[in-house]
Amino acid sequence: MKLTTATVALLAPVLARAHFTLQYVWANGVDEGYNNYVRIPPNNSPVTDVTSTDLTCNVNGLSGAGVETLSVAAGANLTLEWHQHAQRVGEDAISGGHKGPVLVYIAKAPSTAATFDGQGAVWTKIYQSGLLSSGTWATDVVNSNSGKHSVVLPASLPAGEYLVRAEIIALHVASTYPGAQFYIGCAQVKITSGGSASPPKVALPGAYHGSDPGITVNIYNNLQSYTIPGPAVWTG
Ligand SMILES: *[C@@H]1O[C@H](CO)[C@@H](O)[C@H](O)[C@H]1NC(C)=O
Ligand SMILES: [Cu+2]
Repeated sequence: MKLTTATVALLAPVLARAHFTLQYVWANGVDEGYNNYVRIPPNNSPVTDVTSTDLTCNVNGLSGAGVETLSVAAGANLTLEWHQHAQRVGEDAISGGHKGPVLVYIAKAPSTAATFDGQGAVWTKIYQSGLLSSGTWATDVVNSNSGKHSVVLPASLPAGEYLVRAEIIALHVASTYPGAQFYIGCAQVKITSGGSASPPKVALPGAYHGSDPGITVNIYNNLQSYTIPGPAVWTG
């Protein structure tokens, strides 16, 4: 059977029905264990409403009650690892039908990470990767890397407790809004040393709009360029 672009577009939502969650955090190459230091949503379904407080840290993500906070030194290299199911069995970690960008934000808690709801203009974008070449997305790299992507926390961030918000946006049904699927996982991290930077911040929800070109987009039309939602990456 010859698969036309239109056929692929019709099949893609079916192929991508499986969803996924953030399940492991690694610090400087050390696996910190299944679901540790992560606010765990009730299931692996995505958020689709960019105005919902679920956009902050996923469903039930406004509190970290019962979630431990991981201590790391300034400049730590965090690896975030996602899976469709509670497993590392070698299937596509986030399912190859999910195509889109990978982003990481960080927000400093006024007191503890566990009690921080992440509301207001508190989020700084520290990583993003989107369309790498026509048809090849950051999500394809995550799949080929067994669900993992990494970010180095800028060493100039002040010491204190933070939420690290990892996000994968799947765009296979994003040609109308709501359609884009926001997979979000928040980890609780304590930076034990650090600098005195005051990075730019946005609100989530707040920074994204349904009309953003990176949120309502048809990715099946030989898309050549893509605008990742949200602010520029702050590098420290
Ligand atoms: C961060 O850690 C990952 C996993 O150990 C590694 O693949 C990556 O190269 C590291 N990145 C940096 C900048 O050190
Ligand atoms: Cu899915």
